[in-house]
Amino acid sequence: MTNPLHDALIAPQIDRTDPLLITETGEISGAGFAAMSHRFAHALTGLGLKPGDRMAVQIQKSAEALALYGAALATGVVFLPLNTAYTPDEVAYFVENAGAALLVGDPAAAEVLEPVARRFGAGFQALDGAGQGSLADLAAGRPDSFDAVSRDRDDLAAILYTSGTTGRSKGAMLTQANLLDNAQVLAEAWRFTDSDVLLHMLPIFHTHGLFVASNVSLLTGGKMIFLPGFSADRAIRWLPQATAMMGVPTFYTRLLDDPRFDRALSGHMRLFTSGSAPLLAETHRQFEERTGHRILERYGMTETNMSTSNPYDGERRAGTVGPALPGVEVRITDPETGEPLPQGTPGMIEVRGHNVFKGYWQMPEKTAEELRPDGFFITGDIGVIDEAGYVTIVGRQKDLIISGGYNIYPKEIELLLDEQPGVLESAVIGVPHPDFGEGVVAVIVPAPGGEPKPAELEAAISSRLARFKQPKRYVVQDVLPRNTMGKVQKNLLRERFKDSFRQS
Ligand code: MCA
Ligand code: AMP
Repeated sequence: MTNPLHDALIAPQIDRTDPLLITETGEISGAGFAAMSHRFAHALTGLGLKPGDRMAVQIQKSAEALALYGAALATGVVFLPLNTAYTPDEVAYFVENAGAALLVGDPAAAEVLEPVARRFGAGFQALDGAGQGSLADLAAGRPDSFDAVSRDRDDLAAILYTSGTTGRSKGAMLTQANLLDNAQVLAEAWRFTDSDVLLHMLPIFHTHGLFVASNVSLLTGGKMIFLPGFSADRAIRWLPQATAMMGVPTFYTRLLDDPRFDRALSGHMRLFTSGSAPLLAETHRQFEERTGHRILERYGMTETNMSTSNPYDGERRAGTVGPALPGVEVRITDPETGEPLPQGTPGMIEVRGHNVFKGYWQMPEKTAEELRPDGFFITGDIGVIDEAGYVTIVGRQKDLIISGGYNIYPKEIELLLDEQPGVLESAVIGVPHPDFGEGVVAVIVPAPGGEPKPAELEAAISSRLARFKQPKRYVVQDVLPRNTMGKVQKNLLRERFKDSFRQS
């Protein structure tokens, strides 16, 4: 019986007596972590969950939360992690769309989440950031070992939802092979070994924190300093014990803003990586000046895991995301015709390889729109490849805002704003933001006689949309600029409002 991910990530922990997770409240050995995962696995099977069932999870980051992922791998239950900032309305969509059998949420939210689960025929269990709750109670006292169920490489391991340009989120189906092969490629490319101590401050409900950071570390037998989230204070407190750190650009700009962050603090570090959003060449330069390290930037997507990476040895070029990783092909095509373009010409980035997902959960037509019959995935990112194979992302064809590493799809916000009294229509754009890279601005056109007020709009959408997606600025204007085809010219709006968050 084999279970590729469990065999590679969880089973090897069983014999480890050294710390796997170093947290703010103590250390957990590899064996302790494996036992925790297996006790949760017994709890899940006790609840009647079977291989292939979906488990939606919206809980704070903790050792137990990672162990619940381990339990999903052991039981073959498909892991469906959700951003802790999502509102119950947002969670309801995912539970319904995925046909989840179980929703695990914070005990403090049980009163609102339990009815959500019930409405769609799912069970509900609670687990908090300290590892307490009804699910922990069910797991307590269960055996420390569990016979992992057999899985094929092509079986689903996880579904991660990613929003769409239509405003409807799509569940990206990731297989055992997608996740394992990509973790192996990254571990080798970035030279991870069991001597590494990874400073882990990313959330674990997205690809970056779960599949890039946690999987690579679990696979290679190193340790993780596993913190609930990022802050410059935490980074500065823990960096001396780490060898590697993975972050989104906001982590690096915030560290550079802190005078305590200097060469002495990071001199012993082996590696800093960045991704999820563009790292400004200027940040790359400043970081090198301050620390002597060149940040290694890489590029990926929920649907593709990691596709390209600057080299570990060799030139890490600021402003580029490096060449394709081993086992991954990247090509540039004409966004209109799909025809491959000559090297050096900007166009649509398409990706094929072990890393590319299986399709969108129960959305065959969306899958067919983005995944070509020959296996290439159309990323929606516009890029160019130079003669050495380095990819530079020059823009996005998809209407997407990336704020602090979180993706925000304007359509989802526009649909809500357009429903509000006094609003004729709206356009949501991303403009430069000193902390988050891009910040959300909503441009509102009033209906005849309407006088929409920002405070009222904010109040109206606040229960329906995660806080990080909510516009940080509203502007009211008479009309939206449109081209001859009637399409809103967001580029003109972005230019007009580009100084919205400029620091004075
Ligand atoms: C928090 N806020 C945000 C964001 N985060 N607003 C916009 N964008 C954000 N990313 C809001 C809060 O709701 C709050 O609102 C205010 O901003 C200040 O919050 P603060 O406490 O300062 O934020 P924080 O807790 O310090 O979080 C910022 C953060 C965090 C550390 C940058 O957003 C983060 O960890 N981002 C990483 C995201 C990530 O892992 N992405 C990977 C996706 P108010 O004050 O108004 O209430 S995977 C991916 O993209 C692909 C596959 C890839 O390539 O990796
Ligand atoms: P997600 O849907 O969260 O998987 O986000 C994927 C998107 O993040 C990609 O399509 C890119 O637009 C963006 N992205 C990820 N890494 C980088 C990077 N290093 N530079 C620029 N954009 C990036």
